[in-house]
Amino acid sequence: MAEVSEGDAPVAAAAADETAGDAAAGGYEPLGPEWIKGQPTAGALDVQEQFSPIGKTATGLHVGLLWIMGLISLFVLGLLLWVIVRYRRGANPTPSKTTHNTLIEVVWTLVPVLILVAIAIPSISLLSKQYESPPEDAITIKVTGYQWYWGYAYPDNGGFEVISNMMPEDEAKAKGFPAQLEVDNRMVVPVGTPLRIQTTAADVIHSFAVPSLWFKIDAVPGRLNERLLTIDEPGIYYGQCSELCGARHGYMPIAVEALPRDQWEAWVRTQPGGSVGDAEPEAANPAADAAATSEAGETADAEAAQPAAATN
Ligand SMILES: [Cu+2]
Repeated sequence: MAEVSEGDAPVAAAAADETAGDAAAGGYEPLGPEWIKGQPTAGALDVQEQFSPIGKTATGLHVGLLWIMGLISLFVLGLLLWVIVRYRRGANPTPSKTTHNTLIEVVWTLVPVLILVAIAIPSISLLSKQYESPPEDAITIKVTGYQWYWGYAYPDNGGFEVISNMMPEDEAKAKGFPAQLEVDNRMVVPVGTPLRIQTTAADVIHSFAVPSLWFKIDAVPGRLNERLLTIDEPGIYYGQCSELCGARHGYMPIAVEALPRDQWEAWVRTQPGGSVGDAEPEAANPAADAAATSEAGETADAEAAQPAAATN
């Protein structure tokens, strides 16, 4: 988990974190524009490059289906052209009176059935994978849609909430980020770790969607939706609210920043009340633990996260 295979910025920042020790505000640097991985590109035709396991599976199926559809279309087009040319009146003045051919009828029934079955197997398995529940030790992030910004709460890590607004256009351009996609405070998450993303809304229906992570789930007032998300690589992934939610619907972008686990923990410690469990403040103070978890409502997950966190 949390391996960095490319670039050296997270490694450098992680090293800085270690030297900074337990300093509450040390060790975290927001990723720069060189880390942008998921964003739309001008003139692109296909889905965005995928950075989650489910996204890679889904893109594979999508490309496979395109090939199957393309080949079938070409085959049918070829048959049509052949019939038009070979059996036109000029070339074939006395048409055949054949009405049945058992062999060909069996073939043109069986072959399409086999093709559909072959498509159904990966298709249904992808469908069920998209509804897979997060494992018990997943890190919970509660996403709340507001008119018109996002809130990201971390109930397993002290219950703080990050309020995320679109970065003003000139500031984003000056810093090298895409205008109207960059935000002031990103949703920072650990890479390679199962995340339990829960969505809800405070006012009207919003939708939390990040195309390059194959992730989209509605945020509905009074309801809590949940989906598993795992991100493969550190980087910045952009998305947008995808349910028309009012005047500034187009101006509530989503920026997900995935970091190696130790850097993510350093970020958590910079947040008000943020904890990752390795310092055992909760075990040392059961009253605070009870207060924190009753607020968060995720006791089991906070406990489950501790053994993993204690290894560093
Ligand atoms: Cu919205």
